[in-house]
Amino acid sequence: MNAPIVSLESPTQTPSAGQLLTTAKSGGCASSFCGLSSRAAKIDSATWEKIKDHPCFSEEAHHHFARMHVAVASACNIQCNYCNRKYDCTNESRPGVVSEKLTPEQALLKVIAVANEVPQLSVLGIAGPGDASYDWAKTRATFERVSREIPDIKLCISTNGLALPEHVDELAELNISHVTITINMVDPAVGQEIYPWIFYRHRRYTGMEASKILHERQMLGLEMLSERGILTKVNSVMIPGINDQHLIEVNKWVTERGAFLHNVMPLISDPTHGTRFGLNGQRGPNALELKALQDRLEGGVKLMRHCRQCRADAVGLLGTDRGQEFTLDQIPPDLGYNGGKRLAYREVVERIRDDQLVAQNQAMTTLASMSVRGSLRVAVATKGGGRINEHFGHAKEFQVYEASQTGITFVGHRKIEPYCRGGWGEEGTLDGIIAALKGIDIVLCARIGECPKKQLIEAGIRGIEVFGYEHIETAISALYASENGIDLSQAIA
Ligand code: CLF
Ligand code: SF4
Repeated sequence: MNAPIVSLESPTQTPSAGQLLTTAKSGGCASSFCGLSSRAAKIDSATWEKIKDHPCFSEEAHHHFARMHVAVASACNIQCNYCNRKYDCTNESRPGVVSEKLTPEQALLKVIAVANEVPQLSVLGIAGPGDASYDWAKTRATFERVSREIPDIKLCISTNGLALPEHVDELAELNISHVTITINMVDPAVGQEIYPWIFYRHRRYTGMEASKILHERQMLGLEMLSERGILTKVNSVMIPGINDQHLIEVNKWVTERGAFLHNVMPLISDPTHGTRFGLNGQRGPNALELKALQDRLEGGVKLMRHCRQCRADAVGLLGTDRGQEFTLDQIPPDLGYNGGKRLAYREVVERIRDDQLVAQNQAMTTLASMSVRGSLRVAVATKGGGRINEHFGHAKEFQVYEASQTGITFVGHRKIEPYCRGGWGEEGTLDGIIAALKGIDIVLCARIGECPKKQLIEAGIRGIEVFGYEHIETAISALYASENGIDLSQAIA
């Protein structure tokens, strides 16, 4: 089990609530409002300022803040066996897939439209559909335009790393504060199973040679970013039988080179995607295999466990995609930026974070006072804000937490098809949801109907709505207490 991720230790500098919430050394994420630890380390205030409104770099922030991607970088300089950028389905959620490719001017217009309407927007990312470092002119032009118009938006890129070293100085000049490098191997023998070719300095390379060059460029890029204080996240795609065991080695290498986070993501593989892996029948890991590997990686660089494997044109809070509301045909060409909603929202978030800190204190006290053992695995339906505020039937995913006497830890999420379709529950869908909830003891949601509740019970899972709209950590600590014969209903009420 990974380490719990919140401590109420006093920070060395005057803390905000958020700083107190972001204290993990080896927890599952950069931070979380959940999780209680006596061995958690403090994060310095400069780092907190960088991550406190970045939904990917801080698990706590992903409850409050949204990212958007603009699909300006279409060209790519390598081929990954899990990618087919020709495929486009708006129901698909995975990197490399987009509906609408944009010029930098169109991207600016889209960012303005989203910033005017989505108060949670805090980060603009360029994550394809090709490679942001390779298609650099468009990436750069987009960031320049957007940061002139909306100076407080954080800039973020995701890259395969091959062209990264050429642009690190420019990244620093442009104030691009967050970079993700996808690193799937540190051994070219493993790499050649993943990358059939790369295109580097006007030449195409294949086999071991290709993977050796890619590996060297990735390591160099990571080292250069670390030297400049740019926060770097490493994404690794877990491919069973190819690099699953090897990712332990990858974790060591990137830890030594100053990565800020390591995000191990499951391979998404299906023959209909037309990828080499999909067509070859290469399977992805299931949720339990992924978690087992993540648990083995604890102790190195902090792990990200809340990634939703976004499309290259995703918009909104992680786990939701509002991209279809902001297609170019819906945006007036002369639209100007109005930051009023974003500004007002930030004040609200500060208050919410203060409330969460109080809830967290109470939860920690509760758990720490118990002399019990064992753990409880809880799936939560939430729309954000750190509360249990989604109906069972509307949930498209559950966030999963583990509670034990030492704390409450965010351990990942499970995607599902929503049970409720047009006011009616779908029996077939419920079977899929129950399968996705394997290993879960309790589902917490704002509302749940008698029928799904009954079927969940038959599958050994309890669906509970009495904690509807409560803070997640307050509810889980109370549940954990009651599982151990301690009644906290007074405290909750
Ligand atoms: Fe986008 Fe990536 Fe920046 Fe986030 S996504 S470029 S770091 S703003 Fe985030 Fe999406 Fe996971 Fe990426 S959830 S796929 S980790
Ligand atoms: Fe696809 Fe990204 Fe790999 Fe390029 S680097 S082939 S865009 S997954």
